[in-house]
Parts: sequence; C-alpha cells; structure tokens
Amino acid sequence: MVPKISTLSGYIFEYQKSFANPTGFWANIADTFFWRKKYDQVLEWDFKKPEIKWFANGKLNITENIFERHMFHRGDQTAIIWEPNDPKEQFVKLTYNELFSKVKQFSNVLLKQGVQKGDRIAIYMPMVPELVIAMLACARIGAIHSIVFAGFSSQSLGDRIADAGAKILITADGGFRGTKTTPIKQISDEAMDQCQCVEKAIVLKRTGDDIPMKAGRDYWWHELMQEVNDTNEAEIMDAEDPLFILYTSGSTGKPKGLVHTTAGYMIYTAYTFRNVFQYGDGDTYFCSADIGWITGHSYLVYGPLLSGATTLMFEGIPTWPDAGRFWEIVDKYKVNQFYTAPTAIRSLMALGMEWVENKNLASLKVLGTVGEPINEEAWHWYHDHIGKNRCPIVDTWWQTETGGIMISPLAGIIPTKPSYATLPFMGIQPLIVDPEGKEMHGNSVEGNLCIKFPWPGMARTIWGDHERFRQTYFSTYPDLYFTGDGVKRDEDGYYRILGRVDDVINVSGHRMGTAEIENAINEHPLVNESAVVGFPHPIKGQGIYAFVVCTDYSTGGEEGIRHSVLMTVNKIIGPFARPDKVLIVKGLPKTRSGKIMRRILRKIAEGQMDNFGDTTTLLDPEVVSEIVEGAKKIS
Ligand code: 7RM
Repeated sequence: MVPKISTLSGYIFEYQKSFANPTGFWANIADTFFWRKKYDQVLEWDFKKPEIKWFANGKLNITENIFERHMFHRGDQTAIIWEPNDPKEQFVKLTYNELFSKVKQFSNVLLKQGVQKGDRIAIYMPMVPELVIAMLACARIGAIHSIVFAGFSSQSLGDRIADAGAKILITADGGFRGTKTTPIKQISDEAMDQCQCVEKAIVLKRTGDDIPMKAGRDYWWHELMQEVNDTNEAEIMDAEDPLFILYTSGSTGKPKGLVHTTAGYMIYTAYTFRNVFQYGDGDTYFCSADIGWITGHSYLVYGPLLSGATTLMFEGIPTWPDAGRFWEIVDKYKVNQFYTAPTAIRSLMALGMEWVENKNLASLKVLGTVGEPINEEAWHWYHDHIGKNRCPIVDTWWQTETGGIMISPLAGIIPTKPSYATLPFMGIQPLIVDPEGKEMHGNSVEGNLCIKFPWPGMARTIWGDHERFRQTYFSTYPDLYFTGDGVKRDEDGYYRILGRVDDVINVSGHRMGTAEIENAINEHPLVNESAVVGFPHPIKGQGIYAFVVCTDYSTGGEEGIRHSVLMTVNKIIGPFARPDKVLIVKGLPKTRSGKIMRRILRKIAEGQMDNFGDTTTLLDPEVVSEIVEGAKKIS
C-alpha cells in the first residue's frame, strides 16, 4: 500500500523530500505497486517538446494492481456499493472477488469480439456497476477506454467516437435520472450513423425499454457474457502505454482528447486518494461525480479501487425523490468520506435545512469539494451543517489534464481556510507568473498558475494532435505547464484558485469552451454570429450568456428564435450547455480589426451597464448602447 502521511510535520518533511529529489521520492511510492518488470528510469522529461516519460520500460497492468495485489486479504471486502436512482430498487454490493470475476468475464467478451491491445473502446453508459466493469475490462486487455458523459448529445458522442477511432461502443438501452429516463441507445444509434468506425455495439439492459437492435452490429451485454468464462491473464502493458482518453473543453476549437498513461496515472491517483482523503481500511467512501468526468475516473474508480477501498456509486441526482438524497445515502451506508461539487452544495443549501436535520451524519469524517471555486457561504454551510463542525473540508484543485489532485489540504493535517485549496500536494511545484511570464516570488501575490516540474499523473498528449498539446499547455510560458487558472498566494503561502483566465467557463462544475457553445449556436439556420460569455450565478457558479445576431428577424419572432437557439445547443452539445440567457442583438461590439470585445459583453452579462473603459477602438460604439437596452429588458 502507498504510504500515508499523518502529521503536518510529516507533510512538510515529505514535501521537501519530493522537491529535493523527485525521482527518488516517486520511486519509493512506485515500489509499493506490483510490477511485472521493473522500470529502467524514473523520469525523462522535456517541457519544450513536450515529452514526459515516467517509469520507462516498466511493465505492469493496472487491474493486477487493483485485484491480484489485494486478492489474498481483500477478496470478500466490498469494492463497490451501488445505490440505484430509485431508492425502492435493491442496491448492489460487489466484493473485490465478484468485481474481479465480472471484469475478467467482460474482458473475455471484448477479446472474443477481436479487441486488441491499443484499440479504442467508446463507453456511453449511465452510472451503473457495468460502467466500471467495462472500463476495467478494457484496462485488463490493454484497450484504451474513452468514456463519454451520458449527458452529451449524439453529435458530441459521434465526434468523440470518430476522433478516437473507436471500433466498439459499449452502451445501454437507457438510463434513469430522477423522474426521467434518458434514451441512451437512441442517442448511440444516431452517433453511430454519423461515424463509420464503430463495428459493434454492446448494449446493457438497464431500463428494459423497447429498443431497436441492428443485426450484426448490436449485441446484448448479458448474452455475450453467457458465452465466456471468467478466467484470464492480464495483458502486460508498458508504463507509458495509454490507459484512457478523456475529452475536455478548451478555449478554442473542438474538445481535446487528453491521453493518460498506465503507471504514472495509477501511482498518482492511488497516492493522492489515500493521503488527501486519509482513507483508512474499512471506511466507506462516496464520490458523487459522474464517471464521465475526470473526477469519476480518478476518485470514484481508479484511486479508491487501487487503494482497496469501498467506493459508493450513485445512479441518480441529489434532488430526487427529495433534496435529502445525498444525506440519506450517507446515513444508510455510514459513509466516512464524501466528495462533491460546490454547485451541489449551493443548490442543496438553497433548499433548506429540513432535508439534513433528520439524517444521521455521524459517520462522516472528511468532506471534499472539486470542480470550481467554493464560495465562503457554501463552505461554512457544508462545514457546519454537514460536517457538524468536526470534519475537515478538502477543497481539491486539479484538472482533467493533471489526472489527480494538485493543490489541496490533506484531511485533518493541513489546516484549512474557507475557499482556499491551501498547499501543493507532494511532488507538485506550483508557480505564479505575471502576464509577461515573469515568476512572482514570495507571498501575497496574484497571477496565472503554472507548474514547473512534471508529476506522474499528468496527461502526456492530446489524442492525434501532439502539437495542439504543446501549443495549449507548454507554449504560453516557456518550460512551464500552464493551467489556464488565475490564483492568489496569500500571506501564509496558501493558494486560492480564482477561476479561469481563458475563454473556458465552468457551469455547475461542467467545463465548457465559449467557442464550443458559439459554434453550436451558429449552426442555427437563422443565426449569423454569436458571442458567449460567463456570468456569476448563485447556484451554478457561472451561467451562460449568449449574444446572438440573426440573419432574419421575421421568422418566429425573438421568443421563437431564443427557444430554437436553446434547442440547437441541446442537440449539438447537450442540455447542460444550454445558455441561461439569450439576447438577440443587431450586432456585436467589434474592434476595427474584427475582434469581439468580450470584456464589454462580460460586463453587460454581469449586470454592469456602463463604464466600459476604453472603447475607442470600437468600430461602431452605437452597438453597445443597443445591447445595453436589450440586456436591461431581459435581466
Ligand atoms: C477536476 C476537474 C478543471 C477546472 C480548473 C479550475 C476548476 C477544479 C477547483 C477548481 C477552484 C477547485 N477537472 N477547478 N477544481 N476551481 N477550486 N477546487 O474539475 O478539467 O473538469 O476542470 O476546474 O478552473 O482549471 S476539469
């Protein structure tokens, strides 16, 4: 098992060790894992290319580190507790033995379908145990999983499948979320129609809805499972072989498929999980994230299972059947560590204390947050009413690109401060730069957050576009990884994340590119052009404000256009990307060189209707007053 730090002086000591001798430090952690062949070298790196290799030529399989490594003492322990959407439906507990058997069985299904090491497998599924089985089965045989969040539209799914070149899609008939069912198979069908690469779909029966199955392409999960046994040997992987691809939005262009590799990701997620959450044997850990996002990958599945933890997965939503659902789950399974997003906390806080008061939350030891900045009010509510003033809150800052937690308290060890992610994890060297790229030394400074030394969990490339990887993360500031976040280091040396400094917005913890939403809106036949900006939203953190210029105002009227713009975004990206406000305008504020002055639009979206600063470069200043008049009407 990876070492667990238990005191503040222990943290300082280990951090200093990781700083003075990073390779020696990570080699010690790596040695606690099960390797088929030891690596030749701990680290080779060059941020210019960029090329990062951890544990070169080491051989291993991540599922052997989850299963075989724990089997003798943990086989009968619960690995996964699954809580269904409907609390009246029977929950499921899978022991490590049972999960292992299912993973081997399903990996035999994939082998029988001709899947080979390095093949890409797309997964589009609801939050059911078979999703975990599918991803681990891929890892078992060296196939690269690419999970797409089941809230994405068919077009987004199709784009991701095509970009990864996946030849199999693992999906389900449908999914349950609150009172709704989602037509997962129908969306999958539309996506498969749009891309040629998928040869086969494996379909899990979840809702029992009547769905069409295309002969020769679609196969039922349960039928294929009956044809195979549950024994096999893991494929031996190189430390740097890709484990998975996960798409995430950036400030420009289409979503990027970040590639994470085997050994570094394994070591980093296991080590951060155990230390940040201070997970102890016998604890029950509950992460409310969907596996379709990086938090679900790293801290619902890989980190916990590599640590021999009992991890709870929840199919439903926090507000159904009522706003007490999370707390009911905590009470029912005696959850010890609970990890969620600030947006969930804010929305439950707004619904009042009556949903919390009648629950027994005494089992809780640690609370966590992730995905967006947490405001002080939500922090205090979480701390006082959920943690009853006795549970440390770990405000964990990290990204899809970083693979695991980068800046965070270690629970109960690093003293917390509301809305601060506090101090860097072992091995992480943060740096603050000013806009010119000069390092800002000392405390009480504010600037852009960069990282100056590699860590094992970092993404290695963008699938099929290494140049974009270099350009996006390693070219803004030479020899540094640029995070895209603004940060403040206060007088105590504590870090507070201020949010994105680029055109990425964070809505309810969902990361989106404004350009991506604009491109979707522009698909609307009556739309000429559009500009999207974020604005502060009390529950979601940020809301989406779309300024839309139309070619024709006669059809359907403004209300009609507004509605169909929302439907367009729904169709192209998914319901979570729908703008909160759509303002139909005659023109956008542009400079003489044609650049949209987003600064002005951001101010208007925030409700500031004058004092726009220097507007002398505007082509047509009249446009601004027209937008202001319109904005006043819809605010
Ligand atoms: C894990 C995840 C990454 C972006 C990141 C930040 C924001 C994440 C925090 C946070 C303030 C936090 N991956 N972010 N965690 N901001 N405090 N604790 O969310 O790739 O989807 O998003 O999320 O802006 O760059 S992500």
